[in-house]
Amino acid sequence: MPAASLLPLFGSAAGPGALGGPAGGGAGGGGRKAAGPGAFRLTEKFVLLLVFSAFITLCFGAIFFLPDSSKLLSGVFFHSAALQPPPPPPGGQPRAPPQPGAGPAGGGAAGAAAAGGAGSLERIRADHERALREAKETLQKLPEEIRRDIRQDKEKLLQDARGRKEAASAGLPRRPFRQPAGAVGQEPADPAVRQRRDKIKEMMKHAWDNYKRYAWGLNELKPISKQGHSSNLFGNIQGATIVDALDTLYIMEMKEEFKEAKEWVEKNLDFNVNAEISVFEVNIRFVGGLLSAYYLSGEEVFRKKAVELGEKLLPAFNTPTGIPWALLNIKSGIGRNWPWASGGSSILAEFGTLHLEFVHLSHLSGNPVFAEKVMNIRKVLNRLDKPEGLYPNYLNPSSGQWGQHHVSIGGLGDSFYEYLLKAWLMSDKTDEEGKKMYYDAVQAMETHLIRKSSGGLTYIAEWKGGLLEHKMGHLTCFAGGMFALGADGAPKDKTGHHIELGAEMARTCHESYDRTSMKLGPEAFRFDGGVEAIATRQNEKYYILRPEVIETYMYMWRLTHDPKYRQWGWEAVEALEKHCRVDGGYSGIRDVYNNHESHDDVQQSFFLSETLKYLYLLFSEDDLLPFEHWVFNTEAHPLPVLHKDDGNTEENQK
Ligand code: DMJ
Repeated sequence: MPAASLLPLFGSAAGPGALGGPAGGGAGGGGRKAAGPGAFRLTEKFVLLLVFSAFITLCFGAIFFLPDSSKLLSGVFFHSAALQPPPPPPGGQPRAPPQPGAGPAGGGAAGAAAAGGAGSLERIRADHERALREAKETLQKLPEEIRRDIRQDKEKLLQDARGRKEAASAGLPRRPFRQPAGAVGQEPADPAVRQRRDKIKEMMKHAWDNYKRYAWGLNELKPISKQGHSSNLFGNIQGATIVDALDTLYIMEMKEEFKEAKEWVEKNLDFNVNAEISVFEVNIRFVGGLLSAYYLSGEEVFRKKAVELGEKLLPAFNTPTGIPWALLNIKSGIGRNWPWASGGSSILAEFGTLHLEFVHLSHLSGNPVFAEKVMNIRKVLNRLDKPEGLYPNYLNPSSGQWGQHHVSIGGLGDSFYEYLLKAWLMSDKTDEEGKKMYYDAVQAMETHLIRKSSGGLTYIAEWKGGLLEHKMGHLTCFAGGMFALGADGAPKDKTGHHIELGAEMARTCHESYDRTSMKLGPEAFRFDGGVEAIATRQNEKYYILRPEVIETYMYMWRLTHDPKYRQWGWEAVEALEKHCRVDGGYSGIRDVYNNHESHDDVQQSFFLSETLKYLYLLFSEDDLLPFEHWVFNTEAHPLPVLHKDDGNTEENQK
């Protein structure tokens, strides 16, 4: 707000008369008069007037900005930042270096004075005259009119801020939208399958409607207590369920719901918050969700929001090695790692699960910086020795050395391997480096981690400094789908073997469900102490609506068309309906071996983005999101393959 509009508040002290006279005539208003003793000459009066008006301006400025002094300080005293080279524009074009002697952008009074021209003096004089004129006018106003002016000025400031935001996003290159093949599919030909698919859509509606009724705009729903649930993974970014569910709503053709979700994103999704977030979670759910929503619907708002958020995540890479921090304050840009992580390390599954989204951010923004950041992660990893060819879960971002030698294809490691394979597939099989890293890693897993129980169940153990822990997490069950998806490109003679590996994992994970009372899988199950595929510790018996087992059924179904995968998926639907569905949505379960449900009262956002989506795809025809055109990020958000013949060269896919 211009300080001038606040001048009347001091009106009685200064008095209109005090500011009248010569100033009213302006600097050029009259010739010099001889000054008598005690009287001022015209120029002296003018100088006094200048000093006085500057003082008043300063006073009002201070009073007006006092409640928000931090902004005043950074905006006024720290404005030298404007002399620093500005950050690169979103389009990634290098900026011209500042010209010697050029003042701050905008040509303000100070800059003009520094330039030292006579014209500048004129401008200063004119500015002050205008300020005085405005002051006099304001003094004539009624208090109500003054308040209205203040309101209008505030509104204008807000509008300007909105305009600047729009302008920033308008910096994105224009991009004609072409919907990738398979964004919509045909109805299943078989009526029984159609009926099952309709049932899954009804489940989505139940989950969505209750979220909308009780937790709209918040991150997740508490379906028993019927209120919002916030997880600290997203800081105070809001709307995780909305963004995570967008593409599921789209492919299920829930048009009204998609529209309301889009409107919420347009009006409310705000990343200008003082929030410490998990870089991984925000990337897979928010960036991934927005990217998919854009590629499916072509709505520009999703592209803009995805790129805006991607830019907010970039400071996470400001570490000596470029391996990003796990946690980032998106306002201050300060990052750190989880306090529990070995030796201050970053986590493999977190920094290794940015690749797909960041390649697409570069593709959609024209700014190579995103892809450069994730390609650098590969470079760091490829320089390191790997124990037995395995990737430990912990890597220190400062020293670039591994932390504790703990290897897992489940939690802390899982989606790193998934993204190596999918990076290769998403690049239309041009990313040879990703391909090699993936198949080498699978080879090391086979040698050191994959084992068969005495009862004939194949499982992936965890490796701790050379010793095996014969335990498999629910999270690890995604690997069945991964092995099958990668079978096609496996080194010679291994295609059948990789499909078989996928099938064996699917069977083991199905057993982990089948051996519980509720037919829902535990968080972790063991192959030691006389048990197979059963959780033995109380704190491993919970099920939180996770998708990984159903995800593997979906891949196995698509790649083999063996009907047992649909059958197993349907068993899961029945169990979810029986034990997890409550009036207010769907809830996780504390102990799947118990006959009575103890609900954890959380409807996880990934239930809508992954579990229900994979179920829906399991009962859809293969033409919906076909694998030759789409890859799913680790939160089940579909991203299109960047086909070579669409002009995506290997170079611009990096
Ligand atoms: C999801 O957020 C993602 O699948 C992630 O990769 C692992 N965990 C959850 C679901 O279980």
